Amino acid sequence: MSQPELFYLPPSPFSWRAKWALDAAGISYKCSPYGFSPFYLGELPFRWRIGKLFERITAPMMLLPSEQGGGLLTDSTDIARWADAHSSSPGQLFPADRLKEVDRWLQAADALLSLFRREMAEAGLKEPRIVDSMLPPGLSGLSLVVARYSVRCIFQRLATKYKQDDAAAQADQVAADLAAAAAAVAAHPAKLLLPGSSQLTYAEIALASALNKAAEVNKPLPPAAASSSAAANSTAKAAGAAAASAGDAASAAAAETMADCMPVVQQLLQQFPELLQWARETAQQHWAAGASMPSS
Ligand SMILES: N[C@@H](CCC(=O)N[C@@H](CS)C(=O)NCC(=O)O)C(=O)O
Repeated sequence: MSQPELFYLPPSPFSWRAKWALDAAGISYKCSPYGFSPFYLGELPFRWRIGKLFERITAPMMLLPSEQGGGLLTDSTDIARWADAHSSSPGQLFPADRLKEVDRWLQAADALLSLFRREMAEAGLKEPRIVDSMLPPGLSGLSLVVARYSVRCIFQRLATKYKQDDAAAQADQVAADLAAAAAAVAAHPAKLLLPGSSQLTYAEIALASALNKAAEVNKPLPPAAASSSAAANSTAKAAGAAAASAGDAASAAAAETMADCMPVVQQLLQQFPELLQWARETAQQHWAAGASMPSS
C-alpha cells in the first residue's frame, strides 16, 4: 500500500471533515467504504482488515501506508492533522500560531453534533418515520423489520453516548458558539472564521460540516407506514403541541420534517439561517465533493 486508505461513511459528518481535510491538503489517497453493519458478523471482514476485532469502532478511519510508518488513525481530526502535516504546505489547516482558535471552533462543531445526535436519537426512538427516513429504499418483509430494529438499536446507543446531565446549558453554549461564528464570518472579507486569516483552516471545515449535517433535519419525513402509524400520529400530535406552545400556530400540525420532532435543533437553525447558508456555500466553494453534499 503506497497511499493512505480512508474508510468513509457517506452520511457521517466526521467522515466529511476528514475527507475534506485530505482534499484541501492535496493528499492522494484511496477512499473505501466504511465496513459498517448493524451486526457484528457483517462487520467482521472490515474489522479483520483494520485489526480491530472486538473494540468499539467509529467512522472514519484511515490506514497509513507502511512507507509512512503504517498504523491506523481512528479519529477524524487526527486524520486531518496527518493530512496537514503531509501536505505540500503544512500548517495551512492547522496554523501553528492559531491552534487555540482552530480548537475553539472544533469544540463548537462537536458540541453541535453532540446535541444534534442526542435529540435525533431521542426523537427517533419515539417517531417511527425518523427510523424509516434512515433506511435504504426498497426494503420489505423481514429485511425491513430487521433494518428498523437495527436503526432503533443505533438510536438507543447514540441517546446513551450523547446523554447530557444539563441539556439546556449545552443548548445555550451551542447558541452562543453559533452567534459568535455568525459574527466572525460576517466581519471577515472572505467569510472565514479566523480574523485576518487568508485561507481555509480546519476550523471552517469542522464547523461547516457540522452545520450541513444539522441542516439535514429539514428534509421531509416519509409517510407513516401502516404498522407504525399509531405511534407516528401520537408523536406528530406531541410535536404539534410543542410548536403551538412555542406560539408557532402554522407548524402546529403533523410533523413534516425531522426538525418538527427536534425542537432544540429546529430553534437553533431558525436563529441562524445565514450561518446555514455560509456552511453550504463554504462546502460548495472550497471542496469539490461539497457541491454534491446533502443539503437542506
Ligand atoms: N471522535 C470521532 C467520532 C466519530 C463518530 O462518532 N462517528 C460516528 C459516525 S458519524 C460513529 O461511527 N458512531 C458510531 C458510534 O458512536 O458507535 C471522530 O472524530 O472521528
